Amino acid sequence: MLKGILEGVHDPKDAALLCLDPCYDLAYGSLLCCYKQQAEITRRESFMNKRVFTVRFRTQLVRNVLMAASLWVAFLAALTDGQAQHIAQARLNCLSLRFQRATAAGLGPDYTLDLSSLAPQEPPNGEFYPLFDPLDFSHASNFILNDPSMGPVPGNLAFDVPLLRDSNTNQIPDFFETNLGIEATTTEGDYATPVDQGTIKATWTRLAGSSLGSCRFQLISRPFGALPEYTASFEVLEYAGLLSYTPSKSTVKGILTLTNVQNSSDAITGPVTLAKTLTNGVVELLMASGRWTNSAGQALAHIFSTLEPFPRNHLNYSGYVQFIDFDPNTAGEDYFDWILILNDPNDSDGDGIPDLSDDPSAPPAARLELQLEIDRARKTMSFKITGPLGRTATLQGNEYLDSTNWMDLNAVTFTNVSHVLEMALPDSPMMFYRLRMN
Ligand SMILES: [Ca+2]
Ligand SMILES: [Ca+2]
Ligand SMILES: [Ca+2]
Repeated sequence: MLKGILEGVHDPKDAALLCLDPCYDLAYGSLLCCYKQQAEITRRESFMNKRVFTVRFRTQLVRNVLMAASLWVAFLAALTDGQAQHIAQARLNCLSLRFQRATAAGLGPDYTLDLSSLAPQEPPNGEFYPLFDPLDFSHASNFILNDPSMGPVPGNLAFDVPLLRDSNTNQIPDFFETNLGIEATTTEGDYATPVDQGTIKATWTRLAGSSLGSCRFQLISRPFGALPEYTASFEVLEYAGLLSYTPSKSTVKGILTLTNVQNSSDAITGPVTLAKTLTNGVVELLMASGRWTNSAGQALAHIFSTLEPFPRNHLNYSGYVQFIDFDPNTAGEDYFDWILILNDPNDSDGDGIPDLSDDPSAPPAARLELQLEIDRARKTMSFKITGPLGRTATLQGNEYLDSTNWMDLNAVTFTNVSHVLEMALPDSPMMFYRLRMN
């Protein structure tokens, strides 16, 4: 938690103010103070005081929210018999798509095409699965083309899913995020059957908020030319929920509860074990293999590679999960590949590292503090800056509080907990100073 200290104002004509700056992310921190030479009221000062009051008011609001959050955490702790349960957000996205039966426009219901990742004798499961080969198309499947004049024609196909767009920069292709839509996008691929081979053009669309999209695709046979255009609905499989966990120095244990974002009766729950390892000074999480359960009570065994940690990006952790067989209702093993994303807003010691991978037994990092002292006899001012070891803070100044162009005055890397920066009093009648954590 950030802390501001106001002291060291020796001349009653001087006024100094120090408070939290709500414009900055609390995780990184910023403190604000003001030096004012004369307590003369001018129109500009009046404006400034209004702004400063607003800042102070918001600061109080932040404190109230933090206090309420602390009480809520205490309440949860009491409920859990002393075990300090933490809640992180969780999301599970399948890298396979589930295609429904495709039909050919204008040719009637007997002309169909089914995708399947299972053996040809099994009922098709609609899975369009990822290839993970940068030199190949992104997804592939087997298919059965049903043409009344020819009978069923088996084949295989591969074409790209539009994966490049990541508008929210969470490193998950927007295509798999059901809250984001997909504008019409055309991709290419190829196919082969026992009687011909050729290329494919596919056009994808999906509305934001829906897990169901549309894929129009056309097979262009090298010997026979363009075949009829098929249209199929495809489903993006996405689950969202919570990870309830107990922070630990070595191994974090928790319970994951997830629900299909489009079908609340489709849920998954199970235990999660995250082992912490230290790699190049950074704590990484390794998720153990285990077994979850779906709404029908069916076991979903999953494998986590012990060589693939869950990397952290600010508050997010993401990693691959591979199920032995995610859909027990189909005849064979399928829908293996998923991405699990954990978002942990808990940061008890305020060092920017969520409790999920932080060490709860480590001493808390030094809080960010800023003290201003003014020595009118020497015409100097000194800032005593306290902060977490290893972090860097930059002192910035500006005559106008609402400026977007603050001047860097000095930077401090906390080799010690506290540092003092001394400088001459400013020429201008009023200056604002702020401290930013880098
Ligand atoms: Ca994204
Ligand atoms: Ca299956
Ligand atoms: Ca932390």
